Amino acid sequence: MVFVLGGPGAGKGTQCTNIVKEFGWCHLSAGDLLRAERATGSANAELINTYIREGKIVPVEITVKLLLAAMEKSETKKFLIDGFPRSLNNYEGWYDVVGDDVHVAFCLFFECPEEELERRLLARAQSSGRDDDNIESIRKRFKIFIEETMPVIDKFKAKDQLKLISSVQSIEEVWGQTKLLFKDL
Ligand code: UP5
Ligand code: MG
Repeated sequence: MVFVLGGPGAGKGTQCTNIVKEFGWCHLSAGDLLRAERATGSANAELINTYIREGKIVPVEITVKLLLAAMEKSETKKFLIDGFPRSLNNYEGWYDVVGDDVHVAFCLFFECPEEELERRLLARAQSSGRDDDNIESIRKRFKIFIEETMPVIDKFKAKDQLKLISSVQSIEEVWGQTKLLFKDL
């Protein structure tokens, strides 16, 4: 399994799609799973809606449950977990439940400056239909990323499990570097 992290708009989803196409991994975006759960109108739908609009991190029990359910349905066990764990609390919540049952190869971090992320998200807002692609939500997402997610990245780095790729370059250039990490896995 590989965790894929990076700021909002860093290209996590874009590169995961490439990895699926070329190497047949199973891509699980925690954000996509939460948006799908919200759309079912389940008991948690309203809560998820509020958290996403505010860029806040949904309680870990909800996210881990969705991830595990999706993992069970998958035929391949090569998982790309995109956009999770986004906080130390997420990280602990994951290891409490999953422990060492699933081997983590590394955490892939797409690093990109905020000005570029903002440009991408505002451009995507024209067509994404995502209600957090507006400047107020985007700024909140940046703040939470720095405060909550960067410590997780530091943690993987300290464990020598971090692979960093600059994603300010073109999609093709980022892919050129990304695929090198997967070809022998
Ligand atoms: N694009 C991509 N790469 C490019 C490149 N190299 N050059 C130029 N353009 C590039 O890409 C974003 C846009 O940029 C696209 O238009 C793309 O074409 C272009 P994308 O691949 O979608 O980037 P990604 O990193 O996936 O951005 P995303 O917006 O999905 O990141 P977020 O981390 O903000 O969103 P996520 O869906 O993970 O989470 C949303 C919310 O859900 C969170 O804010 C939070 O409220 C909640 N959440 C939780 O609470 N818990 C979780 O565990 C996960 C999410
Ligand atoms: Mg995404």
